[in-house]
Amino acid sequence: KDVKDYLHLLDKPLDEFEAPGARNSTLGEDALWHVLYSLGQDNTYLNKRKAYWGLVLAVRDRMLEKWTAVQRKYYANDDKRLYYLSLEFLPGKFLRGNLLALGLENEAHEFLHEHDLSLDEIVDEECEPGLGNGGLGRLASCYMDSMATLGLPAYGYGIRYSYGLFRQEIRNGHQVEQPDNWLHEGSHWLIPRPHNLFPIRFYGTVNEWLDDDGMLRHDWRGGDLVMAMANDMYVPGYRNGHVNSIRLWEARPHKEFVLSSFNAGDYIGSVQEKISDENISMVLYPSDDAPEGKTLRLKQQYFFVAATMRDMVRRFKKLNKPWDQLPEKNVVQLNETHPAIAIPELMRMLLDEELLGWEEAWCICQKLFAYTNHTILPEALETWPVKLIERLLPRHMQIIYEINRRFLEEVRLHFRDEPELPSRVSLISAGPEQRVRMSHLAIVGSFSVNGVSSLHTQILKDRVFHDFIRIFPDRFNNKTNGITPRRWLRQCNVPLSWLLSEHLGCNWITDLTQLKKLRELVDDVEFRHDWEQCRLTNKKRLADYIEKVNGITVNPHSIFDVQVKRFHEYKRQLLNILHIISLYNNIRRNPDVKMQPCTFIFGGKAAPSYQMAKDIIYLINCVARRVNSDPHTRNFLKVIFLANYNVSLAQLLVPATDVSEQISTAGYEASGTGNMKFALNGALTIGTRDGANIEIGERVGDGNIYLFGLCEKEVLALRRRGYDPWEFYKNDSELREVLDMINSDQFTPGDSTAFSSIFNSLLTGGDPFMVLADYRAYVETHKRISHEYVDRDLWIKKSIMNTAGMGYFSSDRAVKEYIDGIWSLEPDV
Ligand code: C3B
Repeated sequence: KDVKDYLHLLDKPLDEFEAPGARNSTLGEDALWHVLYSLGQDNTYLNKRKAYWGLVLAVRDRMLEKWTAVQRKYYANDDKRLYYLSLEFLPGKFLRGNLLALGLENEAHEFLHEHDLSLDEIVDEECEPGLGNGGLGRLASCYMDSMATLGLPAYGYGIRYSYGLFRQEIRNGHQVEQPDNWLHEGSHWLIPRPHNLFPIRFYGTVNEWLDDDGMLRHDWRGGDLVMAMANDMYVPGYRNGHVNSIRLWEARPHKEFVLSSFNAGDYIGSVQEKISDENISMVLYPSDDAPEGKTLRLKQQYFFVAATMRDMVRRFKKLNKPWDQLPEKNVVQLNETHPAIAIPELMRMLLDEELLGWEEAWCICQKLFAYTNHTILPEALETWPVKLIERLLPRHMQIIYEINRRFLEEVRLHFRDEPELPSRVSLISAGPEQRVRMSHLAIVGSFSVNGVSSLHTQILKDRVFHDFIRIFPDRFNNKTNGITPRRWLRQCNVPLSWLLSEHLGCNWITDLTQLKKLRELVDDVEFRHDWEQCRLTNKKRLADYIEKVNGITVNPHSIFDVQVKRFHEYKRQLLNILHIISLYNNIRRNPDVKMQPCTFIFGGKAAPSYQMAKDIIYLINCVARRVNSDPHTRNFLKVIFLANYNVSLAQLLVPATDVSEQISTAGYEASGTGNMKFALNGALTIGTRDGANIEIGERVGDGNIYLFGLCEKEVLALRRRGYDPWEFYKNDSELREVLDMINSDQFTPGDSTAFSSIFNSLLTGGDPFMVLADYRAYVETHKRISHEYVDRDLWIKKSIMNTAGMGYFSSDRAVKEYIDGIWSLEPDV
């Protein structure tokens, strides 16, 4: 059917929401106007590019009208505001989502149709902003969507990187990184605001002086100044007339040229300074939870935090209220410790610029900040050398010392018989190189600390931050992650959305718990048939993409088994590929085997400096090459690596997946959010009892998820007992065969050492992520899956039960929990 004919069935009708500033021109008329007057191009005929940019500007006009109205309302109502600080946002492409939210899809279709174009081809013109690495950045974007949809007075704050996360190419099986110059054509989704400009200081010295009351005061001066310039990105709520913004700071030189060196003839030297100032916002660090500890990264953190605190204080000052009302009118959520330097920065502003006393300033900070932890990997918990902070931010180091001194004094007072406690909770670690523990700073300076799934929060309380639980028993809480149903169902899975709206009405889009009504439909044969057809449509679309991009034909009736996420040893893509190799061996041994054909799909990037992760990518590609070209197996087994996994690719994969691989070593994945996207779209999960998998299992029902392997307690116990991977190697002949193949030239003819790093890590290296310990359970679970998939009725029922149980995992629910439990905000619609 034609999209235009059924859109009205899918979504809330337009007249149900007020549109401030209703216009008397159509979207198409405005797009044409912009092609001529904003782009300076002939609008008597349109190509894809012109149509795309014209539409962007016309959509933007409508968002701006709503945004300014909403900002006025915030001031008029004296609303409390949320500042969501995140070094990463991963919004994905904008056009489709913005049209959907604003109720402009139909108008866009009509306009494009008149010009013999379609939305699908127009969307190809759009470049995806890769301003994040993975889960953390995507979560921030889901939350921004929900905040706008719930009508919250909320602002996202981050950095406008010139280069986003690298573009991944696969050459001869290896990952090759290419720069992501996402702004090469500019982006009209971003509005530069050259007047929102703040100087940000680095280095310099601290002077002391006495104020009129004889109080010792500090003044940070000198050093280098860099300008932070605002760029705003708009986030429309779903059909509620509400538009919020994300302010992304861009570094600009403080001075255009150094005139003296310019005049002295050193032209290049004078431009040099300009270049190094702009470097701060040049590129996103490409590492997912393993900080590199480089000065530039700390500069990025301070740069965006300092500009953001300035902006918050600027707005607050307009209200003419006393300082103690700052936390009544604002709340700052820190997404991981990346923005934790905001705490000493606000202290500095209050003490040195506003001349408040320490107690007063500290009281304000502790009521203002809240911190979300997203990982317990020890190597991911940020620390910065004291020496580095002392040099780059000398005043902040003094303030951190003073926060620590006062904090430890309290600890000593309350825990007299625990002389070890102060050094364990200190903000500064001892040792040859003293370092500031950013998580300790964030905990001490916040009124709330939350984890992102039940298990994760429990681990924070029991292990990672155990000491702090006793010091601040009321500070810790859980907020299980969520995903936005607008992008991760309505937008990415139109066939299923239509089926849902037809049977449930369209309220599920803003109230995902409605999906539970699907349980009444599982026994309806016709409904199950339609469900299966939707899935098949999506699988064919993915098969076409794979054919086009990888040149490999896959059978849309095969099981689509997908693992897409960052490459990391704890996420255990290795376990997946080991199983595939054993499957391959079995098929070759039994050429007449009756088995459901399988297509295993991988995607994801490895941090450029993470050699092991890159070796695993290479292994997968080498196995794929061998398996896909083997005439004995290729009707049963295909292995696909999709290059450059990003939000757009996820939107294609998620609705086409039968089996979702969520197989991290138990205790390591804080939550996961990919797991939620797949299950919401009717995939069945094969997963460990880790992160949010456990909660997904509780909601979709034991019979509708394949949980396997060691649980977190068992992982700890086995490690304590002494884990020996050789035992598994010796006792499991199938596993041994697979490992020996990796340790030979089977997949890299002529080179038998290509994967010795992997082999060694799994055996002599002690297999830190217990791949071998979970191998047998994983393989047996896959056998069950393959068996049950063939029973189509059973499988489709399970698929429906997955979607039906996933209502809880909406980011609307998660954001509401933040509102009630942490932010104390009023929705404003
Ligand atoms: C991720 C975690 O690895 C995921 O388990 C979690 O679902 C998401 O955050 C969102 O909470 N994470 C990340 O992407 N980058 C980090 N630096 C730390 C955690």
